[in-house]
Amino acid sequence: MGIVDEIYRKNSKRALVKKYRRTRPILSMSKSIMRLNSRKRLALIAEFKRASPSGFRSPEGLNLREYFSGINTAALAGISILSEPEYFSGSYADIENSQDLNLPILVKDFISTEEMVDSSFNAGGDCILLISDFLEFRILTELYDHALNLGMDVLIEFHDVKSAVNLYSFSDAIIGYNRRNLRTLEMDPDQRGMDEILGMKNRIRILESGINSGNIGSGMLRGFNGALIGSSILSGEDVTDKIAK
Ligand code: IGP
Repeated sequence: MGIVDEIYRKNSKRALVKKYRRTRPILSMSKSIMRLNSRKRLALIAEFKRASPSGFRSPEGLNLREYFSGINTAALAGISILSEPEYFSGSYADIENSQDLNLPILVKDFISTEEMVDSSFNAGGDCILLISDFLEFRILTELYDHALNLGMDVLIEFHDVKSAVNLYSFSDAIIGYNRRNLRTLEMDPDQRGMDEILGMKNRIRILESGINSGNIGSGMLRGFNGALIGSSILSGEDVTDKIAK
């Protein structure tokens, strides 16, 4: 079993922090993406994480508010907050602390139960991530419906083209292609995966992982509505001026 299977298994039993009561209205990630696109901008979602099992470490002492205050937030469609505690050193407190940025918040976590969707919502999240390589179709459907009923957006990502066939039935989902293979943790973008997502018409399409100031201008993002970028921005690269559509 790979590390991400293990992360899912552990998180399905995690004690969820229940103290949160959502107070702010939902900010729509999908609308925010479309708004930027209508101004001929690619929609950038900037991610905050401290660490990841693939070996990434944020610069020592980097703090969430400082990080976002160093980014041109006007260029952002939203933010992504890694809230998984054990492997990514995140927490729901990071979601709460991001609320006054007034941007849609993607809760980046390993959600496999409705209870986890509820707690993401209560903590202030606007959008959840579901990973089709790891979740059965039945569970994907259940969690997707549940999040939509709460008024949240859902980003469904895939890496393995075999799991992409599942995605055609989720007509209101934002679709992501993760360039990283979460079974091997290697970055191995695959032309078939790229072709698959670019063929999904009438969907919001997001490219994820390993995007940096060196490759962002290479035409890789052609056909996408936006990009999810963490490590390179966290390491101090400025990519926000390179995202005209
Ligand atoms: C961001 P990067 O390489 O820019 O830091 O990647 C994001 O795509 C990545 O964190 C991610 C991820 C995930 C992490 C995408 N899908 C699923 C954990 C689980």
